[in-house]
Order: sequence, then structure tokens, then C-alpha cells
Amino acid sequence: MEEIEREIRSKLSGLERRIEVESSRRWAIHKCQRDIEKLRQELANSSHWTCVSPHPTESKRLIPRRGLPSYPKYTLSLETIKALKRPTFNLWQWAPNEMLSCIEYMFHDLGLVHEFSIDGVTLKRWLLSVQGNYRDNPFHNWRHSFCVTQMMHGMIHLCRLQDHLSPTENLILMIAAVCHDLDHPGLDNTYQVNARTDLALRYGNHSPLERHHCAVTLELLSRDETNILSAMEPGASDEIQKGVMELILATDMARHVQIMASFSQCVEIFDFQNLKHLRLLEQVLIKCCDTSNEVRPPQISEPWLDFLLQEYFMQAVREKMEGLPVSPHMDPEKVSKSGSQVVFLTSVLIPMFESLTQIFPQLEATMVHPLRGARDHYRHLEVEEARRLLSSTPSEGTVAV
Ligand code: BYE
Ligand code: ZN
Repeated sequence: MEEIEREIRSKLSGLERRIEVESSRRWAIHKCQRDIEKLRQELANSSHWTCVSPHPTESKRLIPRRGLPSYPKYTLSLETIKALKRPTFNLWQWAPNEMLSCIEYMFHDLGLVHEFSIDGVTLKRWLLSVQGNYRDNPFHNWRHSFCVTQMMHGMIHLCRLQDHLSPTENLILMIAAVCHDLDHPGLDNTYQVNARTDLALRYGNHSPLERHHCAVTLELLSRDETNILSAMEPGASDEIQKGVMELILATDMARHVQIMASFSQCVEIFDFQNLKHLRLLEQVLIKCCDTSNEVRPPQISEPWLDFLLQEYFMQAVREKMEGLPVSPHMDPEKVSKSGSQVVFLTSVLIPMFESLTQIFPQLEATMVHPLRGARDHYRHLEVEEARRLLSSTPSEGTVAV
């Protein structure tokens, strides 16, 4: 009996040592990733003349056009333009500047620049300011904004939203996608409320983050040099700002159940002439895009999950230091990566995309199928994880070798 105990104890301390070593590695990797992102951003911001891409030889790269000193200007290859509409688009290969040009292209492609007489230079300045107002968080950063916007652009095409919605509604969807996490501090609403941060106090604990993203969005649109809505009648501009606010506020996951319940009711009798139905559809669209990483191929989606957990674990460290409660899904001691993802896919993502499929059946193959694939993949990992745990935990009378 004593021998068994000794053996378990030695195994335990071995595992504890390993955790120590591995977590210091995780922090080192995280630090490197942040440094890389910072350097890329610096490089991108300082070089307006040349392509700053890390792999400039690939045909998918943006080709720099020379002779424009004040703004980074790229032309997109045909291949990129086609790829940009699909969830399989590789969004990890672009420098921050290139993502800027891609979004600029989407606004032109959807006819929004033409329709609303948006000044080309103002559009660039607005996008640059938006980019500059995203922080260097592991997850809630400029690349996440790009992802959500690229998915929205893809959905607008796939669901032929330009035939179903007005240009104003399409513009609202795109602005909301780009701006929806502006100045995200990397700490969620629960932290804001528990730590009684300035944001929580300012907004009386009601969706403090989302209200802040709205405030920064309005701030950028109120400055002459970044107001892409300046050519419109004040009434039209107000309507767009109001629509954008509603969509950004809908991204608060605390409202998920309520929004999905309302949407489920109208989805069966969906009527594109009914404004209430349209508002709900738009809310569900931005929610889908915001949480759509798992729709993408596994090589593309996997780093996002790691970055999100990294952000969550950093919050947990801080909460422990400050004596605040730690949410179970953020606690590195309680979280199982595959387990949480199975739950999230089964209870949030798949039902949400399935309900949208009732209006747009074409989403089934492009989005719901990949989501089911991801769920099966994580289920498989979960089983393997459990097996490994079982075989490394000695039960009574037996000692695992
Ligand atoms: C959500 C809310 C805020 C920020 F830990 C991000 F299991 C998210 F709960 N997103 N976005 C995508 C996600 C995903 N949350 C989860 N999985 C995603 O794929 C679940 C989390 C890892 C956890 Cl919902
Ligand atoms: Zn987001």
C-alpha cells in the first residue's frame, strides 16, 4: 500500500513539475506572438511603398502599386478576390495593412462606396483609425475584426443579401462587423462588473463592453476626417448609426438566448417585408459572423481557440490576483479545450446556423456541415483525452505503467 502511495506521489509531483515547465513555455510563446504582431504592425505602418507581407512570393499576395505616398495601396489578385468570399479564406497570411486593403475592397465590391458617395480617402482614413483602435489582445484584435468582416462579406454574397436587403442595411451590416469589438480591453463583461471598472460604472453594468464599442464607433464617425457617412443627409446618417449600434449591442452573448428565441419564432413565417423580422435576421447574421471561427477549416480555426483561451486564462490570472471570482470556462484548472468546444458547438453554434438555414438553405453545405465536422472532431479529441487520463490515473490495486 505504501509503495503504491509513494508511486502516486512521485507521479503527482512529476506532473506538477511538467505543468510548471509547460505553462512557462506557453507564456513565452504568447510573448513571442505579441512581439511578432507588434513588429508586423510597426512594419506595416511605416512602409507605405512596399508590400510588407511575410511571404511576398506567393501568387495570393497583394501586389503593391507604387506612387501613393500617404496611404498603403495594394491591388488584389483575382485569386484573392475569389477566395475572399469563402469561409476557407486563409486569414492568417495577411499583414494588418493588407487586411485593411481587403476590407476597403469589400466596401467597393458591394457597391457601398458608389451608392453612398463615400469619399475614397475618408474610407482609408476611417479604416486606418478603426485598425488603430483595436488593441493587441490575443483574440479580440484587428485580425478578429477582419475575420468577422470577411465572413459577413461572404454571407452577403452567399445569401444574396443584396437582393433581399436595402443598400443601407448592407452598409449597416458591414460597418457593424468592422467596428463591433473596437477598443476591447481583453477582459469580459463579468470582469468589468465584478472589478467595478470605469466602463461598468459608466454604463451601469449593462453590456459595458458593447456600449463602449458603440461609443468608439460613433466617435470615429463624428470626426470629419473619418466620417464615411458625411455625404449623406443627416437623417440617413442617423439611421445607419442607429442600426450599427443595435447590431453591436446584439453581439453581447448575455442576450443570446433571448435573441435566438425571438428569431426562432419569426423564422418559420419569415417575411422580408417585415421590418421586425429583418432587424432580427441582421442581429443573428452578425452573431453568426462573430462566432464563426469553427465554420472555417481546422487549420484556420484552431489557432483562434487557443488565442481565446489564452485571453481567458490571462483574465483568470488577474481575477485570482485581485480576489475576484473566476468563471469556470476561464479557469485553466477546470477547462477542457475539446469539452468546452463540444458544448459550444452543440448548444450555440449549430442550432444558430441551423435556424438561419431555414431562410438560406445554401448555408447547410458551406457552414452547417463544417460545424458538424468540427463537433465530431472535438468529440473524438474529448474521448482520447479521457482515455489518456484514465490510463494515467492508477486505480485501487493497480499501478499504471
Ligand atoms: C464568445 C464570447 C466572447 C468571445 F471557453 C468569444 F468554451 C466567443 F466558453 N467565441 N467566439 C468563438 C467563442 C468561440 N467561444 C467559444 N468557442 C468559440 O469557438 C467557447 C469558449 C472556448 C469556452 Cl461565445
Ligand atoms: Zn467579436
